[in-house]
Amino acid sequence: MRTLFALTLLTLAFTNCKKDEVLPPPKPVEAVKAPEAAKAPEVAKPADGVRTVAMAVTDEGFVPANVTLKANEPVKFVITRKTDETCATAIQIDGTDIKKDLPLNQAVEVAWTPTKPGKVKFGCAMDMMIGGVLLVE
Ligand SMILES: [Cu+2]
Repeated sequence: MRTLFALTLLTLAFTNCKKDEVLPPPKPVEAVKAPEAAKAPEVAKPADGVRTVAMAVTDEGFVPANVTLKANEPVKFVITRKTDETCATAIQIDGTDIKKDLPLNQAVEVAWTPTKPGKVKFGCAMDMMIGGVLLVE
């Protein structure tokens, strides 16, 4: 019984010893994992760094109707149409391919990066009868 106990202890000790010997290799693996994990936030950072402009479509039209932007700075509009009493059921930005439907009460993301300073009109899909101006500096 004692011998068995001692053997078990020895085995445990040996196993522990072995574990200690085996432990160092997994550490470099963890070290490799860490930079990978660190890479993910780096990738997420540009997205987080994008300026977000919340916009609504109300009875007054697009609110705000005038937004100042910076050339070559990506911007993300988050537009929510809050009324059915409007023809602005879609948005388009003059001089771009951007044209997006604006379903009622749904936040729609519109990403854009203005490339040159100036005034850019935006508005409803019907000749921008309802709309505003994006002032790019
Ligand atoms: Cu319209």
